[in-house]
Amino acid sequence: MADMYLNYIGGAWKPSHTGQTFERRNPATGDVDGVYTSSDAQDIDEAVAAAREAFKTWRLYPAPKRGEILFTAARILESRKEEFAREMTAEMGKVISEARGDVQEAIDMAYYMAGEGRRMFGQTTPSELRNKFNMSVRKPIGVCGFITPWNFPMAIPSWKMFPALVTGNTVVIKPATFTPKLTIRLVEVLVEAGIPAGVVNVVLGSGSAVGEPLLHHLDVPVISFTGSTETGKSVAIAAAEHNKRLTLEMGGKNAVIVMDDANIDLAVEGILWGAFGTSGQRCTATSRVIVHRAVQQELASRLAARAEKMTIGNGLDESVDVGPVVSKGQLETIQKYVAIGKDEGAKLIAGGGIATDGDLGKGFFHEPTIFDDVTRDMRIANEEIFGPVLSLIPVDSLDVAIEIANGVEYGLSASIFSQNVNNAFRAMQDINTGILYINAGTTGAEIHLPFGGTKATGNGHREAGTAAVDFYTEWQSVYVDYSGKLQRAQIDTVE
Ligand code: UN1
Repeated sequence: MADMYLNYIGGAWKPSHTGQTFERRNPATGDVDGVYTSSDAQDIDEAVAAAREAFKTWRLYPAPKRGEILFTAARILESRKEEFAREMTAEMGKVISEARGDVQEAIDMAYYMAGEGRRMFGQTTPSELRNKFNMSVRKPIGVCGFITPWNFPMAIPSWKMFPALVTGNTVVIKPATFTPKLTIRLVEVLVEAGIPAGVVNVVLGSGSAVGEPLLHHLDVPVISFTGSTETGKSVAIAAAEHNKRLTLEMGGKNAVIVMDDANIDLAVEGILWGAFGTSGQRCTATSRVIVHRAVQQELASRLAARAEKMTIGNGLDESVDVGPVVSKGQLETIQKYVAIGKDEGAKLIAGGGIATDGDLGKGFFHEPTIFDDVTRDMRIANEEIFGPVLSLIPVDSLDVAIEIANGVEYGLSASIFSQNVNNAFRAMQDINTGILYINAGTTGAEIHLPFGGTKATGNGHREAGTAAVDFYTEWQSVYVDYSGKLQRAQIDTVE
């Protein structure tokens, strides 16, 4: 019998009043991995009410003390890293080394935000008038509603929860139905670390039954969403209706540029890691390689040879390179794009099929797939596939490479492999993405820098680092007049 997992509302684990449940199966084996309470708007109402009540005291709890709870959470996460990583691999398929990285990202974020409890810097400024003092202070906003995806089950909830909490907000989170377990683990850790009742609440269930009411709730002034561009657009419309503060982190079609002077050994490593890590299911995954024609053949043949040799299997096996994709639906989408690529006339040079050998047939495995001679107008060169499919697009110059890199609707991550510092700085100047790598693949953002993208990837906000502190706080500008008389700004000017 698989374990049963519940909502956490107002400091208590409890089943939804619906009495319904849903189950999650391991995408590598098809075995039931967990059974979860299935909630609806009434559970959201209850969770938001609890978070609203808790906000009254949490906002006044000293920020350094809030940070200390996160510090304790970081220590607990560290001590349970291996256990959580294994659960993550079983829940959504990413290989164990990457699952450890996912937990590590939550640990890093907890330590970073713990320190932020002693910073949360504002400004002090001079006044135009005598005997007057000016400053700005950060204030928490209220209840934050989080809708999180399945591809980074612990990292992404931590990017949202930890900065929100340290700055004094309270939280209601709805994790993806594919990965509720790792959010529950994160909340358990926070509870063990001493987070007071009602400050963090988790409600499990589908986007329509739970995500929608959370999004529309009038007592939730802040929403943060990571997921598809299509859903993100409707989230933005709903948030705008009630003037909610919103971060969106959506799709990507991330390009690696390989110049004729690149270190090809390094480029091969960086591209394979970026394209096939997490089976291509990262927002930051490398899905296009824009390659100088002078090195196209060499790069294509080396990538293809390596991709064909990658070990596909259950990610709990340390020797496996590529785990399953998250679901049957995802496998079908990938297959649809492979067919589209073939129809469009791209040259399939590696993979292309569903992997079914032996036990693989029980799960959702797809071969690492590479198309060569892709042109910029093809659908496989423009649409996010979210699977292990890579397109090689040949070009004759850096100018054209940059134009193609920028020529998609998304703007999350990009990279350039070149030994020439001028090329690297040109790329930095002209590539329009939120993240750029020089001589590395498109994945691997660290938590203390802003994370997010331009154009259809985001809405101008960034997560992580100090950008997150900005997002989760309101500025209050405070003017203290100690002159004992009315001094009118802009009128009683000092001569
Ligand atoms: C995502 O795919 O949504 O930079 C997050 C990276 C990871 C985070 C990816 N640190 O690839």
